[in-house]
Amino acid sequence: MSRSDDQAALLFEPFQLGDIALSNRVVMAPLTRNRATRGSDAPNALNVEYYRQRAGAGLIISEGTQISQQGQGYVWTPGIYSSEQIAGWKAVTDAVHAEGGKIIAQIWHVGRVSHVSLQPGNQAPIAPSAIPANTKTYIENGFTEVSQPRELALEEIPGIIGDYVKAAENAKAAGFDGIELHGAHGYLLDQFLRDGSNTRNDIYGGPIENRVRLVLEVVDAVSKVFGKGRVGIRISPVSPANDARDSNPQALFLHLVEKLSEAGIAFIHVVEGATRDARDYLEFDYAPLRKAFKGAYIANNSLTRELAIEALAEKRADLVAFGRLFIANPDLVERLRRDAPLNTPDVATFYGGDAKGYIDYPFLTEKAA
Ligand code: 8OZ
Repeated sequence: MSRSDDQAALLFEPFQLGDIALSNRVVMAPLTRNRATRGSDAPNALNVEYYRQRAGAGLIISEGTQISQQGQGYVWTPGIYSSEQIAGWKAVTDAVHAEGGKIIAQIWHVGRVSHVSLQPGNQAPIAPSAIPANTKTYIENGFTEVSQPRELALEEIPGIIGDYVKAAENAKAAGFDGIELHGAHGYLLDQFLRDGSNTRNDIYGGPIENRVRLVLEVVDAVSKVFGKGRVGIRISPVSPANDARDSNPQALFLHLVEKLSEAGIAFIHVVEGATRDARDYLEFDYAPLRKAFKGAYIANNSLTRELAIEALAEKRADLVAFGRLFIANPDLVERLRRDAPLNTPDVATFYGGDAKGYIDYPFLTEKAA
Protein backbone atom coordinates (compact mmCIF):
# COMPACT_ATOMS: atom_id res chain seq x y z
CA MET A 1 0.00 0.00 0.00
CA SER A 2 1.46 3.34 -1.00
CA ARG A 3 1.76 6.15 1.47
CA SER A 4 -1.00 7.84 -0.45
CA ASP A 5 -3.48 4.93 -0.11
CA ASP A 6 -2.61 4.70 3.52
CA GLN A 7 -3.20 8.37 4.25
CA ALA A 8 -5.99 9.15 1.80
CA ALA A 9 -8.44 8.90 4.70
CA LEU A 10 -7.15 12.28 5.89
CA LEU A 11 -9.13 13.91 3.05
CA PHE A 12 -12.41 12.62 4.42
CA GLU A 13 -12.05 13.54 8.07
CA PRO A 14 -14.48 16.10 9.48
CA PHE A 15 -12.92 19.46 10.27
CA GLN A 16 -13.97 22.38 12.44
CA LEU A 17 -13.21 25.53 10.45
CA GLY A 18 -13.63 28.32 13.00
CA ASP A 19 -17.38 28.22 13.70
CA ILE A 20 -18.17 26.14 10.60
CA ALA A 21 -18.34 22.34 10.92
CA LEU A 22 -17.15 20.62 7.73
CA SER A 23 -17.83 16.98 6.85
CA ASN A 24 -14.51 16.56 5.03
CA ARG A 25 -11.31 18.45 4.25
CA VAL A 26 -11.91 18.96 0.53
CA VAL A 27 -12.74 22.54 -0.48
CA MET A 28 -14.23 23.72 -3.75
CA ALA A 29 -12.12 26.74 -4.70
CA PRO A 30 -13.77 29.95 -5.92
CA LEU A 31 -14.31 29.71 -9.69
CA THR A 32 -15.37 32.54 -11.98
CA ARG A 33 -17.91 31.14 -14.49
CA ASN A 34 -19.72 34.27 -15.80
CA ARG A 35 -23.19 32.75 -15.82
CA ALA A 36 -25.16 35.18 -13.66
CA THR A 37 -28.38 36.60 -15.07
CA ARG A 38 -27.60 39.20 -17.72
CA GLY A 39 -28.68 42.65 -16.66
CA SER A 40 -29.15 41.95 -12.94
CA ASP A 41 -25.97 39.93 -12.26
CA ALA A 42 -28.14 37.84 -9.92
CA PRO A 43 -27.62 34.08 -9.47
CA ASN A 44 -30.27 31.99 -11.24
CA ALA A 45 -31.60 28.42 -11.48
CA LEU A 46 -28.59 27.27 -13.50
CA ASN A 47 -26.24 28.52 -10.78
CA VAL A 48 -28.37 26.80 -8.10
CA GLU A 49 -28.02 23.49 -9.91
CA TYR A 50 -24.25 23.92 -10.39
CA TYR A 51 -23.61 24.52 -6.69
CA ARG A 52 -26.13 21.87 -5.60
CA GLN A 53 -24.26 19.27 -7.68
CA ARG A 54 -21.01 20.15 -5.89
CA ALA A 55 -22.36 20.14 -2.31
CA GLY A 56 -20.32 17.01 -1.48
CA ALA A 57 -17.34 19.31 -0.92
CA GLY A 58 -16.58 19.86 2.75
CA LEU A 59 -16.79 23.55 1.95
CA ILE A 60 -17.79 25.44 -1.19
CA ILE A 61 -16.25 28.88 -1.66
CA SER A 62 -18.47 30.77 -4.07
CA GLU A 63 -17.14 32.36 -7.21
CA GLY A 64 -15.90 35.93 -6.77
CA THR A 65 -18.94 38.06 -6.05
CA GLN A 66 -18.68 41.82 -6.45
CA ILE A 67 -19.58 43.97 -3.45
CA SER A 68 -20.71 46.84 -5.69
CA GLN A 69 -20.99 47.64 -9.36
CA GLN A 70 -17.72 49.53 -8.99
CA GLY A 71 -16.18 46.28 -7.75
CA GLN A 72 -17.02 44.42 -10.97
CA GLY A 73 -14.30 43.66 -13.51
CA TYR A 74 -15.76 41.08 -15.89
CA VAL A 75 -19.09 40.67 -17.58
CA TRP A 76 -21.82 38.44 -16.02
CA THR A 77 -20.13 37.82 -12.67
CA PRO A 78 -22.64 37.77 -9.80
CA GLY A 79 -23.02 40.59 -7.32
CA ILE A 80 -24.12 40.71 -3.68
CA TYR A 81 -25.38 44.29 -3.40
CA SER A 82 -28.97 44.20 -4.78
CA SER A 83 -32.06 42.50 -3.35
CA GLU A 84 -32.39 40.40 -6.51
CA GLN A 85 -28.81 39.17 -6.09
CA ILE A 86 -29.40 38.33 -2.41
CA ALA A 87 -32.53 36.37 -3.34
CA GLY A 88 -30.61 34.53 -6.06
CA TRP A 89 -27.87 33.58 -3.62
CA LYS A 90 -30.44 32.48 -1.02
CA ALA A 91 -31.68 29.85 -3.47
CA VAL A 92 -28.07 28.67 -3.93
CA THR A 93 -27.29 28.40 -0.21
CA ASP A 94 -30.63 26.67 0.46
CA ALA A 95 -29.83 24.05 -2.19
CA VAL A 96 -26.33 23.42 -0.84
CA HIS A 97 -27.59 23.17 2.74
CA ALA A 98 -30.39 20.80 1.69
CA GLU A 99 -27.65 18.46 0.40
CA GLY A 100 -25.76 18.73 3.69
CA GLY A 101 -23.04 21.04 2.35
CA LYS A 102 -21.51 24.30 3.57
CA ILE A 103 -20.96 27.40 1.43
CA ILE A 104 -19.25 30.72 2.03
CA ALA A 105 -19.29 33.78 -0.24
CA GLN A 106 -16.10 35.08 -1.76
CA ILE A 107 -16.57 38.83 -1.67
CA TRP A 108 -14.68 40.77 -4.29
CA HIS A 109 -13.68 44.23 -5.44
CA VAL A 110 -11.52 44.17 -8.57
CA GLY A 111 -10.08 47.68 -8.16
CA ARG A 112 -8.12 48.53 -11.31
CA VAL A 113 -8.86 45.24 -13.08
CA SER A 114 -11.97 46.56 -14.80
CA HIS A 115 -13.24 48.37 -17.83
CA VAL A 116 -15.20 51.61 -18.01
CA SER A 117 -18.10 49.80 -19.71
CA LEU A 118 -18.68 47.81 -16.48
CA GLN A 119 -18.40 50.82 -14.16
CA PRO A 120 -21.22 53.03 -12.88
CA GLY A 121 -21.59 55.96 -15.29
CA ASN A 122 -18.73 54.56 -17.41
CA GLN A 123 -16.27 56.11 -14.96
CA ALA A 124 -12.65 55.09 -14.47
CA PRO A 125 -12.11 52.07 -12.19
CA ILE A 126 -10.58 52.86 -8.80
CA ALA A 127 -7.16 51.76 -7.50
CA PRO A 128 -4.72 52.64 -4.69
CA SER A 129 -2.69 54.58 -7.28
CA ALA A 130 -3.36 55.66 -10.87
CA ILE A 131 -1.19 52.88 -12.31
CA PRO A 132 -2.81 50.72 -14.97
CA ALA A 133 -2.48 46.94 -14.72
CA ASN A 134 -0.90 45.20 -17.66
CA THR A 135 -3.73 42.71 -18.00
CA LYS A 136 -6.91 42.02 -19.89
CA THR A 137 -10.51 41.57 -18.90
CA TYR A 138 -13.54 40.48 -20.89
CA ILE A 139 -16.64 42.46 -21.59
CA GLU A 140 -19.71 41.69 -23.67
CA ASN A 141 -17.84 41.80 -26.98
CA GLY A 142 -14.72 39.92 -25.88
CA PHE A 143 -11.26 40.44 -24.40
CA THR A 144 -10.03 43.99 -23.89
CA GLU A 145 -7.25 45.86 -22.09
CA VAL A 146 -8.34 47.06 -18.65
CA SER A 147 -9.04 50.80 -18.36
CA GLN A 148 -6.79 53.47 -16.86
CA PRO A 149 -7.73 53.66 -13.15
CA ARG A 150 -7.94 56.72 -10.93
CA GLU A 151 -6.43 56.96 -7.46
CA LEU A 152 -8.92 56.41 -4.67
CA ALA A 153 -9.11 59.51 -2.44
CA LEU A 154 -8.40 59.01 1.26
CA GLU A 155 -11.94 60.25 2.04
CA GLU A 156 -13.40 57.48 -0.13
CA ILE A 157 -11.83 54.60 1.81
CA PRO A 158 -14.51 54.42 4.54
CA GLY A 159 -17.07 54.06 1.75
CA ILE A 160 -15.18 51.07 0.31
CA ILE A 161 -15.03 49.44 3.76
CA GLY A 162 -18.74 50.20 4.05
CA ASP A 163 -19.37 48.34 0.79
CA TYR A 164 -17.56 45.28 2.22
CA VAL A 165 -19.66 45.47 5.38
CA LYS A 166 -22.87 45.74 3.37
CA ALA A 167 -21.78 42.75 1.26
CA ALA A 168 -21.09 40.74 4.43
CA GLU A 169 -24.54 41.65 5.79
CA ASN A 170 -26.08 40.63 2.48
CA ALA A 171 -24.14 37.35 2.49
CA LYS A 172 -25.52 36.64 5.94
CA ALA A 173 -29.06 37.47 4.77
CA ALA A 174 -28.51 35.15 1.80
CA GLY A 175 -27.77 32.24 4.15
CA PHE A 176 -24.04 31.86 3.57
CA ASP A 177 -22.07 30.11 6.35
CA GLY A 178 -19.36 32.76 6.21
CA ILE A 179 -17.24 34.80 3.84
CA GLU A 180 -13.85 34.76 2.20
CA LEU A 181 -12.32 38.13 1.31
CA HIS A 182 -10.74 38.03 -2.12
CA GLY A 183 -7.29 39.29 -1.19
CA ALA A 184 -5.52 37.57 -4.09
CA HIS A 185 -4.80 37.82 -7.83
CA GLY A 186 -4.06 41.50 -8.15
CA TYR A 187 -7.56 42.74 -7.25
CA LEU A 188 -8.26 45.72 -4.97
CA LEU A 189 -7.04 44.38 -1.62
CA ASP A 190 -3.96 42.83 -3.23
CA GLN A 191 -3.33 46.12 -5.08
CA PHE A 192 -3.19 47.91 -1.73
CA LEU A 193 -0.81 45.28 -0.32
CA ARG A 194 1.83 45.54 -3.03
CA ASP A 195 4.33 48.26 -3.84
CA GLY A 196 3.99 47.48 -7.55
CA SER A 197 0.46 48.92 -7.48
CA ASN A 198 0.38 51.03 -4.29
CA THR A 199 2.57 54.16 -4.33
CA ARG A 200 0.34 56.19 -2.00
CA ASN A 201 1.97 58.50 0.49
CA ASP A 202 -0.84 58.50 3.05
CA ILE A 203 -1.46 55.99 5.86
CA TYR A 204 -2.50 53.33 3.30
CA GLY A 205 0.79 53.40 1.36
CA GLY A 206 4.53 53.25 1.88
CA PRO A 207 5.85 50.75 4.46
CA ILE A 208 4.35 47.28 4.75
CA GLU A 209 2.59 48.30 7.98
CA ASN A 210 0.63 50.87 5.97
CA ARG A 211 -0.04 48.73 2.92
CA VAL A 212 -1.74 46.01 5.01
CA ARG A 213 -3.98 48.61 6.71
CA LEU A 214 -6.95 48.41 4.35
CA VAL A 215 -7.06 44.61 4.45
CA LEU A 216 -6.96 44.60 8.26
CA GLU A 217 -9.66 47.26 8.51
CA VAL A 218 -11.89 45.29 6.16
CA VAL A 219 -11.19 42.08 8.11
CA ASP A 220 -12.21 43.76 11.37
CA ALA A 221 -15.30 45.35 9.86
CA VAL A 222 -16.68 42.16 8.28
CA SER A 223 -15.77 40.13 11.38
CA LYS A 224 -18.24 42.28 13.32
CA VAL A 225 -20.96 41.17 10.91
CA PHE A 226 -20.30 37.43 10.74
CA GLY A 227 -18.10 36.76 13.75
CA LYS A 228 -14.40 36.15 13.15
CA GLY A 229 -14.97 32.38 13.21
CA ARG A 230 -16.75 32.70 9.88
CA VAL A 231 -14.28 34.93 8.08
CA GLY A 232 -11.22 34.08 6.04
CA ILE A 233 -9.11 35.54 3.28
CA ARG A 234 -7.52 34.31 0.08
CA ILE A 235 -3.99 35.45 -0.74
CA SER A 236 -1.59 34.63 -3.59
CA PRO A 237 1.87 35.78 -2.42
CA VAL A 238 3.81 35.24 -5.66
CA SER A 239 1.15 34.82 -8.30
CA PRO A 240 1.68 37.20 -11.22
CA ALA A 241 -2.08 37.19 -11.89
CA ASN A 242 -3.32 40.55 -13.14
CA ASP A 243 0.12 42.14 -12.98
CA ALA A 244 0.47 41.74 -9.20
CA ARG A 245 4.02 42.71 -8.22
CA ASP A 246 5.86 43.38 -5.00
CA SER A 247 9.52 43.96 -4.14
CA ASN A 248 9.43 41.65 -1.08
CA PRO A 249 6.46 39.27 -0.96
CA GLN A 250 8.01 37.09 1.77
CA ALA A 251 8.20 39.99 4.26
CA LEU A 252 4.88 41.48 3.16
CA PHE A 253 2.86 38.30 3.52
CA LEU A 254 4.52 37.18 6.74
CA HIS A 255 3.62 40.51 8.34
CA LEU A 256 0.08 40.35 6.95
CA VAL A 257 -0.48 36.80 8.19
CA GLU A 258 0.85 37.66 11.67
CA LYS A 259 -1.72 40.46 11.85
CA LEU A 260 -4.49 38.23 10.50
CA SER A 261 -3.65 35.71 13.21
CA GLU A 262 -3.98 38.44 15.85
CA ALA A 263 -7.33 39.38 14.31
CA GLY A 264 -8.42 35.81 15.04
CA ILE A 265 -10.11 34.97 11.73
CA ALA A 266 -10.88 31.37 10.83
CA PHE A 267 -8.60 30.77 7.87
CA ILE A 268 -6.11 31.86 5.28
CA HIS A 269 -6.50 30.35 1.83
CA VAL A 270 -3.19 30.40 0.04
CA VAL A 271 -2.73 30.13 -3.71
CA GLU A 272 0.73 28.57 -3.79
CA GLY A 273 2.72 29.55 -6.89
CA ALA A 274 1.35 31.01 -10.10
CA THR A 275 -2.43 30.80 -10.38
CA ARG A 276 -3.58 27.88 -12.59
CA ASP A 277 0.09 27.22 -13.27
CA ALA A 278 3.40 26.15 -11.70
CA ARG A 279 3.33 25.62 -7.95
CA ASP A 280 7.06 26.41 -7.79
CA TYR A 281 6.84 29.64 -9.78
CA LEU A 282 9.22 32.01 -7.95
CA GLU A 283 10.84 31.00 -4.70
CA PHE A 284 8.61 31.45 -1.68
CA ASP A 285 8.52 29.70 1.68
CA TYR A 286 4.94 29.07 2.77
CA ALA A 287 5.95 27.35 6.03
CA PRO A 288 6.44 30.64 7.96
CA LEU A 289 2.90 31.71 7.02
CA ARG A 290 1.49 28.40 8.19
CA LYS A 291 3.46 28.73 11.43
CA ALA A 292 2.45 32.35 12.05
CA PHE A 293 -1.28 31.76 11.64
CA LYS A 294 -3.24 30.15 14.48
CA GLY A 295 -6.36 29.46 12.39
CA ALA A 296 -6.72 27.02 9.53
CA TYR A 297 -4.54 26.96 6.41
CA ILE A 298 -6.23 26.08 3.13
CA ALA A 299 -3.76 25.11 0.43
CA ASN A 300 -4.62 25.64 -3.22
CA ASN A 301 -3.29 25.59 -6.75
CA SER A 302 -2.91 22.76 -9.22
CA LEU A 303 -3.22 20.12 -6.50
CA THR A 304 -3.66 16.49 -7.42
CA ARG A 305 -5.09 13.79 -5.14
CA GLU A 306 -1.52 12.75 -4.37
CA LEU A 307 -0.26 16.27 -3.61
CA ALA A 308 -3.31 17.05 -1.49
CA ILE A 309 -2.89 13.95 0.65
CA GLU A 310 0.80 14.74 1.03
CA ALA A 311 0.02 18.32 2.17
CA LEU A 312 -2.37 17.00 4.84
CA ALA A 313 -0.08 14.16 5.91
CA GLU A 314 2.85 16.55 6.31
CA LYS A 315 0.56 19.00 8.13
CA ARG A 316 1.39 21.76 5.67
CA ALA A 317 -2.34 22.41 5.36
CA ASP A 318 -5.59 21.74 7.23
CA LEU A 319 -7.78 21.80 4.14
CA VAL A 320 -7.09 21.39 0.42
CA ALA A 321 -8.88 23.33 -2.31
CA PHE A 322 -9.43 22.17 -5.89
CA GLY A 323 -10.66 24.41 -8.69
CA ARG A 324 -10.55 22.96 -12.18
CA LEU A 325 -11.15 19.43 -10.87
CA PHE A 326 -14.43 20.64 -9.32
CA ILE A 327 -15.49 22.24 -12.61
CA ALA A 328 -15.32 18.86 -14.32
CA ASN A 329 -16.20 16.57 -11.40
CA PRO A 330 -19.28 17.55 -9.42
CA ASP A 331 -18.77 14.43 -7.27
CA LEU A 332 -15.06 15.07 -6.79
CA VAL A 333 -15.05 13.98 -3.14
CA GLU A 334 -16.57 10.62 -4.04
CA ARG A 335 -14.08 10.19 -6.87
CA LEU A 336 -11.18 11.00 -4.56
CA ARG A 337 -12.53 8.51 -2.05
CA ARG A 338 -12.60 5.72 -4.63
CA ASP A 339 -9.52 6.96 -6.43
CA ALA A 340 -11.78 6.89 -9.50
CA PRO A 341 -10.94 8.39 -12.90
CA LEU A 342 -11.60 12.12 -13.26
CA ASN A 343 -13.45 13.95 -16.04
CA THR A 344 -11.29 16.43 -17.96
CA PRO A 345 -12.32 20.09 -17.73
CA ASP A 346 -13.23 21.82 -21.00
CA VAL A 347 -11.48 25.20 -21.01
CA ALA A 348 -13.69 26.53 -23.82
CA THR A 349 -16.75 26.53 -21.52
CA PHE A 350 -15.10 27.93 -18.37
CA TYR A 351 -16.22 31.54 -18.77
CA GLY A 352 -19.71 32.43 -19.94
CA GLY A 353 -22.27 30.38 -21.84
CA ASP A 354 -25.02 28.10 -20.62
CA ALA A 355 -25.54 24.63 -19.17
CA LYS A 356 -22.89 23.14 -21.46
CA GLY A 357 -19.65 22.62 -19.57
CA TYR A 358 -21.38 23.87 -16.42
CA ILE A 359 -23.96 21.42 -15.10
CA ASP A 360 -23.54 18.54 -17.58
CA TYR A 361 -20.33 16.89 -16.37
CA PRO A 362 -21.16 13.25 -15.57
CA PHE A 363 -21.28 11.84 -12.06
CA LEU A 364 -19.82 8.42 -11.38
CA THR A 365 -22.44 5.87 -12.30
CA GLU A 366 -23.46 3.11 -9.95
CA LYS A 367 -21.96 0.71 -12.46
CA ALA A 368 -18.58 2.42 -12.35
CA ALA A 369 -18.77 2.16 -8.58
C1 8OZ B 1 -10.69 33.87 -13.99
C2 8OZ B 1 -11.36 34.78 -14.78
C3 8OZ B 1 -11.85 35.94 -14.23
C4 8OZ B 1 -11.67 36.20 -12.89
C5 8OZ B 1 -9.54 35.26 -9.99
C6 8OZ B 1 -11.81 36.00 -9.90
O1 8OZ B 1 -8.54 35.03 -10.68
C7 8OZ B 1 -10.83 35.55 -10.64
C8 8OZ B 1 -11.00 35.28 -12.08
C9 8OZ B 1 -10.52 34.12 -12.64
O2 8OZ B 1 -9.48 35.28 -8.76
